[in-house]
Amino acid sequence: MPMESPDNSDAALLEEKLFSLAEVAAKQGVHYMTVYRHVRTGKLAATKLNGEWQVRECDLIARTAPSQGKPGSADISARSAAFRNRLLASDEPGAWSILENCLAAGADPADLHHELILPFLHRIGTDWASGTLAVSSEHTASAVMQRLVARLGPLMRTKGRSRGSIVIGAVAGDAHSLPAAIVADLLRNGGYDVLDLGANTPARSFAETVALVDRCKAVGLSASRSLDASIREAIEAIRLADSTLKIVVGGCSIQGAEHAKSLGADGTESDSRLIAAAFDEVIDSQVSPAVAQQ
Ligand code: B12
Repeated sequence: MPMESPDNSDAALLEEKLFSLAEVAAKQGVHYMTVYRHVRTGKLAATKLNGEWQVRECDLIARTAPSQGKPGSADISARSAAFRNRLLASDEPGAWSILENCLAAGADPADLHHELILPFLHRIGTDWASGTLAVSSEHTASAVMQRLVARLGPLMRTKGRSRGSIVIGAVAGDAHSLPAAIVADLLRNGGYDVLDLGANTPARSFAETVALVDRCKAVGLSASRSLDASIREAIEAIRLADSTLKIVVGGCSIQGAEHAKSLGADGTESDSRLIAAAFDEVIDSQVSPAVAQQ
């Protein structure tokens, strides 16, 4: 639940300068959904007035004041060349110190994923595919990256009441554990408890796990390679175990909403800034789109 301001009566609000979430987003140079998530997870105090979230100027200042000079997107991505060099040199302390400096300057840990980590991983994938990066370098850099993601993980958890649990994993045949690990942290940052099953997860392991997890609301299936048969098998096994669970698929083999629907999933999202909101949406919706189609 959003954190409430000490005095949030309508009369008091009308005397203050108020900002809509869109105005806050424009002021801070971040996406609207980032501000919305900050409100939903209690990081930014806001009050509903005439059905619209409003942020008081003093609350906005209180949130931004400790991090004056906080690095914006451009400041963080300006460090991408140095970050890339450290990773390709297998220099974990050097790469970590770049992340640590951003954090010390007030950067949001999730922004390090959006602005440095994901662009780096996508770039090495493109360079590997075009033959300008050796497979050995791709392996070395991704091994260091796994360690950096693990170090950043504890900083991604939000305080407050959990929105429930999500089980995530890469489907059978997919050796890519990093996408599921990163998405798991983005979901923890969005207020969920997440159990990550890692790479190459058999369909029956998803089914066994959802039955054991407390307050399980959804399952996330990651597929970086074209593994539609594995995804279908996992979805079938999960639905047999618990037909109330929502299933969201993602990863670079998923071609969009129609593809996700054709596999039997309830949704998909590829934009790292919108993943937690996509889970919020399917979890909050009463009818499963996949079921409604039948
Ligand atoms: C690192 C990496 C590896 C590492 C994996 C290390 C690890 N522990 O994960 C290693 C070196 C082992 C590897 C192996 C292989 N890889 Co590889 N790998 C990558 C690379 C560079 C980064 C993957 C990554 O972590 N990305 C970061 C994540 C977070 O980004 P993302 O996957 O795009 O995910 C975003 C969305 O899709 C979404 N998302 C992801 N999962 C989910 C799940 C849910 C539920 C939701 C909602 C959203 C979501 O969220 C992210 C946010 O933006 C990609 C390139 C790329 N474009 O990603 C290639 C890539 C995935 N690999 C590829 C290939 C071909 C392979 C290999 C077959 C050959 C090889 N390169 O050696 C083997 C696979 C073996 C196997 N059996 O699976 C191809 C796949 C092409 C395809 N569609 O078939 C890619 C795309 C490279 C390319 N450009 O061709 N790989």
